[in-house]
Amino acid sequence: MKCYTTSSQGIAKKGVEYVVDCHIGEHLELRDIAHLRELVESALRRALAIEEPGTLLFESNEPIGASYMLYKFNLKFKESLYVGVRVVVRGRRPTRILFTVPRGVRIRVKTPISKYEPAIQQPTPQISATKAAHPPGQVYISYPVIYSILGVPEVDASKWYLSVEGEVNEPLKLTLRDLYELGIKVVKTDFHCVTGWSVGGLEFAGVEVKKLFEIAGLKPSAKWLFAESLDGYTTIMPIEDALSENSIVAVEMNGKPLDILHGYPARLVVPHLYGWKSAKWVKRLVATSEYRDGYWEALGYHARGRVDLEERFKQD
Ligand SMILES: Nc1nc2c(c(=O)[nH]1)N[C@H]1C(S)=C(S)[C@@H](COP(=O)(O)O)O[C@H]1N2
Ligand SMILES: [Mo]
Repeated sequence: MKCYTTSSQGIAKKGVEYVVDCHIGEHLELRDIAHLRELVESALRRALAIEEPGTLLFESNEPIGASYMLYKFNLKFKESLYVGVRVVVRGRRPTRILFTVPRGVRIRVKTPISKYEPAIQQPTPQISATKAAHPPGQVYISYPVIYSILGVPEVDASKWYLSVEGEVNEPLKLTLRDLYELGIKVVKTDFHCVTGWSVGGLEFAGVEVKKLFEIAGLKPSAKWLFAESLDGYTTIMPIEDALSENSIVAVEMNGKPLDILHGYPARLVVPHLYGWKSAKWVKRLVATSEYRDGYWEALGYHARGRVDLEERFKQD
């Protein structure tokens, strides 16, 4: 078992100081809930130095797509201190155990802290149009479920601008009007959430991410696109996915300016990746040379998140 420690600004907003993510390397078959508890307890002993014994309370299990189950526990200490526990199980195989450690809990990390290095197949396999038509493990619904894990931010569109920065020659600051003046592309696409729902035939309109980075002058050292939103939400994807032809900074959905709940004034839309990569209320697009976890990536979700390859959780 290999563990690494991570954090992310959005997670901090939820009171979580850091996440310890343990990758169960060996191939195990889950027998029952008692087995699951044993695994959590052994991961705990390995990864964290806890001064007092806690009680492991089962909270819930939720299916993620058709092949994953996410089990949640709370490790309760005296008073009201909890360490959150998430176990990712694919089929019957437990693959990761994550501990979300809140601020103020005196817990040391025991395992050597190694940085997560995503092993992503390069170059990215071609997106298959036929496969993408009905991606594995998805169920179609009629309208996208609205998510705002960190709340809906207050937006003053007259003060808002998009910052394009990082590994570029000329950082950009673009107002909403600037974006319109760059030329708007309409992208008709299905949209897929990692939790298993898809919506067909949405129409987004916005500026190609590729165009923005062409203007800014992307440096060859850029390997990742890290996106930051007004609410503190963050996400990351390989730069080549961000630059793919249908990736846009959308300002409209179905022929109207984005609704505030869908990310007004602007959001990313990267249709071939799961929805969590399509950051709403986007504020900064940062080209980086190094990988770092965004909000959901810090909770075990995939560094790339290709829908047709079912990249829901980190596998490496
Ligand atoms: N800022 C921000 N962006 C976000 C999210 C969020 O909670 N906050 N949720 C993500 C997830 S998980 C999905 S599936 C889509 C959902 O988009 P919608 O709320 O417009 O349906 O937004 C993504 N972008
Ligand atoms: Mo999602």
